[in-house]
Amino acid sequence: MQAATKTDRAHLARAIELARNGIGRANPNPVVGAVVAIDGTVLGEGWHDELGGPHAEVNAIGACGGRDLAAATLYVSLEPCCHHGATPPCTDAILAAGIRRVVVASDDPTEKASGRGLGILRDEGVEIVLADGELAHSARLLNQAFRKHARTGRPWILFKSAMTLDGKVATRDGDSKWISGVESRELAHHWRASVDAVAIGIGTALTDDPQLTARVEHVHRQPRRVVFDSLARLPVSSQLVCLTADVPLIVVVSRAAARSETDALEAAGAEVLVATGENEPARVRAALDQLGSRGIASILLEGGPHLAGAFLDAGEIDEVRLFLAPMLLGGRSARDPLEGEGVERIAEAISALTLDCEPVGEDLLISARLREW
Ligand code: AOF
Ligand code: ZN
Repeated sequence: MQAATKTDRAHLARAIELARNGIGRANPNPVVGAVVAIDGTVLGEGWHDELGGPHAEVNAIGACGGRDLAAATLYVSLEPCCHHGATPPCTDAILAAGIRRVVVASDDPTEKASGRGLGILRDEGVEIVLADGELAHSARLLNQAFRKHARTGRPWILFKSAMTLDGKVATRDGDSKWISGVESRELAHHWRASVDAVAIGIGTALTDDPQLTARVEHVHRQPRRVVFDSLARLPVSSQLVCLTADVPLIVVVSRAAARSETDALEAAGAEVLVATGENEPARVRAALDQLGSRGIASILLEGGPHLAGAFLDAGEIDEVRLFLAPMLLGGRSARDPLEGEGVERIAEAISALTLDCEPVGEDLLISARLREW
């Protein structure tokens, strides 16, 4: 098989850049970008803009305005599909357009894809080039949620918290408004807008009475809201429940929840899921299986420390974003970002693959990727 040339890599980098236009719009589908070019000349560009809408390849081919593409190469950030979903197979569109060369940046790990589309194209004599190295890596990084969901059935989890210089997320009395600054909080609203669901525990729901909606401009779709509430204590008068007509609410309870309470939540419009398992991490995994099967591929986990600890113990946190605010609180009983059981020895620490830091207003944003899919 041929390797990608320098020109190939430049077009493929552009395809990966185009894919970003679909962030917060295409999910839980992957974000995908495509370029059609002959040597250095770009004939058409496209991306998968919206869930249910045309795929990147079809948009890029469409942008070529009916030109003869026999000498053209299609560059695409994800392998082309060959299934009939919301739209017809991209392999058909590629063959119908007469394209004879396709350069691909990353694989599609879903059962119905996984190389099948490439096999069909090869059988038809289309030359396939697979990128490797940095380009392939950046294409995979764009679709971490899609990839984890495709491989495990569970959503990708981004844990977000805001802590003080002394590592506290609330005072000894539980006051936490506000630790991070305005800019950090606005950024977090953009993250809400980019995921399929936002999750919190019942402690946070009772203390803050939040809405968990994304309150920034240009929100394509509000994330679903999930509350982990073993005993179904969430009041039907809470803002979370009151908003169910506009944004769906899912309440995850355990078997111990009283039927009268879950009935009341359902009557108020919430969906109630029962997560079973012998301990909290097992119930977290069971809940994530159910949320994944409802098409939720990404979750922004906003705490509190108890729930986040259970997610960590369950091995389900994929990325951490911590705002570090320029203040100190002190107090032995002031809370840390993550509780749960934790590990016993440093040798068992969950080590991050990457660690980045950037200023956001007066805070520092520290991001760590724990796993790659
Ligand atoms: C591609 N190009 O731009 C995207 C692909 O329901 P559908 O028809 O939109 O299909 C969604 C699936 O297609 C999705 O789960 C993933 O496997 C693939 N996405 N494939 O060739 C694209 N977005
Ligand atoms: Zn497709």
